[in-house]
Amino acid sequence: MITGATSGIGLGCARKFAENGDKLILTGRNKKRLEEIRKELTEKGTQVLTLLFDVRDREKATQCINELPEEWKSIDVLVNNAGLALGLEPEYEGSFEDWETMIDTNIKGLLTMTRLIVPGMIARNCGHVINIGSVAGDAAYANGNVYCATKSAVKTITDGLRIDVANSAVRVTNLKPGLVETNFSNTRFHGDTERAANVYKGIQPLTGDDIADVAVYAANAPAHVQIAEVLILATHQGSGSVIVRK
Ligand code: NDP
Ligand code: 8X3
Repeated sequence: MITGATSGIGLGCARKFAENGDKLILTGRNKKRLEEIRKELTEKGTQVLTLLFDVRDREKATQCINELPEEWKSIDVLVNNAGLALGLEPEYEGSFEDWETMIDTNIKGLLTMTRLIVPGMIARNCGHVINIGSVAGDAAYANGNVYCATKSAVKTITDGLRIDVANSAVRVTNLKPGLVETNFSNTRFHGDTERAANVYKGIQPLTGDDIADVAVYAANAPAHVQIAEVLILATHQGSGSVIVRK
């Protein structure tokens, strides 16, 4: 199951797990994109079930999971990917609304999905949760404040889950990408495509597929190997705030 599978890293994961021969449950809130992706992957022989819900809508998410057809109920891998940044302003000038959306999506949405899916993994003593954190969760960068805090929370929540399931065969991974060229910056800058394009100027950024490769690797590691955390940066990115551009 991949949340936010309609774009960027989530879509990359959908394609790479499909190539790996897996059955996919793809979630998202863009009905048209979900259907296009389902068609693309189905034509290549992958079994795909799509679920339309916003991860902030706990009631709808719960209903979708409870109503999964019997043959789709045993989820082996949950990729908690749905997330976003909104705004890049000093903390004292940030938008309350943007903050709430990030917190509700990146933290509470991820927790909702974890709470709904992990009990089945524990019952079957089998499963893997792959959370998409960020280099932004390792240290704050200028004007990143609340977004960085949400990804820092993802790190702590992931570490907490890993501890809590250590008596089972369930594995827990935090993937922490750096600069990945997706729709992320368009969303962050509320549709200002020029400002978004500048984020990737003068550096070759990562792609959604690059992150998906690591997710597929972690999910297919031998059962006794738990890839706990991976920081994935573009070659000319030194940290969350150090980017060397040509
Ligand atoms: P994209 O904007 O390309 O993709 C984000 C996906 O999440 C979309 O499918 C989006 O759906 C979905 N989504 C957002 N909010 C919700 C919601 N409330 N309910 C359901 N789905 C939702 O960005 P990325 O692929 O880059 O982002 C994926 C994850 O990777 C995020 O958690 C992000 O924080 C993280 N990340 C991104 C990095 C980057 O540089 N791009 C680096 C490090 C981490 P919709 O199109 O409907 O909004
Ligand atoms: C996304 C990467 O550096 O823009 O989490 O915060 S960054």
